[in-house]
Amino acid sequence: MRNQTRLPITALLTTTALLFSLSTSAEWNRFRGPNGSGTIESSSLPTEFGPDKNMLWNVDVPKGSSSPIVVGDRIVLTAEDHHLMVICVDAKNGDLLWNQKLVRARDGKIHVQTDSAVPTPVADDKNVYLFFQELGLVKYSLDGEHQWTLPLGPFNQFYGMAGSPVLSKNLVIIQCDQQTGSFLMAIDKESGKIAWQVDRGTKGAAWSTPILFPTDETAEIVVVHGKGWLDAYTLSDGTSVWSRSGMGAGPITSPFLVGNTLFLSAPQWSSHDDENPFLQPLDGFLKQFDKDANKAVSFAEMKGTPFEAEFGWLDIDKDGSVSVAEYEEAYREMFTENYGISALDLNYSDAQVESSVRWQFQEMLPEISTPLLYQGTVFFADKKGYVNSLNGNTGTLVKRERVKGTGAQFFASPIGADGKVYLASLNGNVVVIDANEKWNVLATNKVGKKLRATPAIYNNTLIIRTVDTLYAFGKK
Ligand SMILES: [Ca+2]
Ligand SMILES: [Ca+2]
Repeated sequence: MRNQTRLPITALLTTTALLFSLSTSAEWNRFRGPNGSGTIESSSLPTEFGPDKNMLWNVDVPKGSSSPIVVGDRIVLTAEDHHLMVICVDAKNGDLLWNQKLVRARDGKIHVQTDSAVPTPVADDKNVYLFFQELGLVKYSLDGEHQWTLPLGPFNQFYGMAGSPVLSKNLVIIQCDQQTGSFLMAIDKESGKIAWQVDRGTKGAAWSTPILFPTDETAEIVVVHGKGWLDAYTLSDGTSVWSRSGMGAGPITSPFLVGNTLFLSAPQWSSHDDENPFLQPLDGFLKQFDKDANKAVSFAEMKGTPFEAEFGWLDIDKDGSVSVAEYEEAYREMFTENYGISALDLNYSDAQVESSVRWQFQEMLPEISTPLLYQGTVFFADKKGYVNSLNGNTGTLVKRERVKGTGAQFFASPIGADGKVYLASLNGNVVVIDANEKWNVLATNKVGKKLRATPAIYNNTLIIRTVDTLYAFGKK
């Protein structure tokens, strides 16, 4: 949170409070750390690390794409074997403190690229809150005692649910955008009862985590990036404050806030120059698949083609057939003209919030990995695996380069601390660059076989979860 220099005077009070809280009590207790920023104060993080270098401890963990979080000296993460799992590890030495198993309420249909433990937990200083799409929202004390379960679902989400819960004051907030029946919910964290719920039914599938404005501790509104829309609701009762349309396809990345500037990345899933004959205008789609010419495409009509796997998300209402309306909606989303990484200035007064776009970047975009703003520069890995830097004030591309050894995909979001940016590639390599808009590679570290989870930071220790192991790396 160092890029505070451009903030308007009106934000000074809030900013001072935020900086104070970060310097005293901030910890990596939710997805992407304090206030979802991807950064935290740390003075001495390792540049070179791996199983043979600067490893403080490691512990085997079952699979799960969720990120580890840090509360005090504890690390909490979710996982799955034939049960859903919550694991708590001592951050100082990797000792297992407790491990709880939860029975699924149902078996979700999980896409091959994902799993049952994708949403990252969130914690206050006494309890941790976890969301599983096959069960609902669950609260444990940090000693591993079950407090309550709020059953949620089943969800209509072809790729599975991914957004993480966030906390403000007495509420847990969860964004459940799906193909049909989307909603935003606030739950009283003591009782586990629903405080309010907003129907977002016409807003389709998204995988992002909401952001609280002004900050987690003082938030008055919750800002939600969904498919095509950016919406703000009051934290007190979920009343809509404003809504901005034209926000691209359903995002997997999450919005984040630096001072009063909201950053978000709205995807465009396809482009007209892609060589993909499946994504063609309606007439071509029907000509290719609608063998019985009833102006709808059933699963049987797509089965056995290279596009069989697409049927699941095209059939929005799950009635076994892709209607003309469903295809047209999918096509509009795939080729939306409104997309890009944007910086929006939020102006806040008397609970009336409006936003204006300062810049928008429409070239290569990240797919799953949320961008990072650190020391005035936006860093991200794009959907082809290149590392990019943009000037944080103007959105101008400064450098785009493929880093040797990283492969073509990044699921984890980059994090920044100690003057460095850490980008964890799906192939298990973690690249370290200096936090400069003309960045240079400092090291490429082989950590594991596969790596989906965004790393966390505990004091001067990097916490990295691979597909089968949780590692702590620090300077030795
Ligand atoms: Ca047909
Ligand atoms: Ca249908």
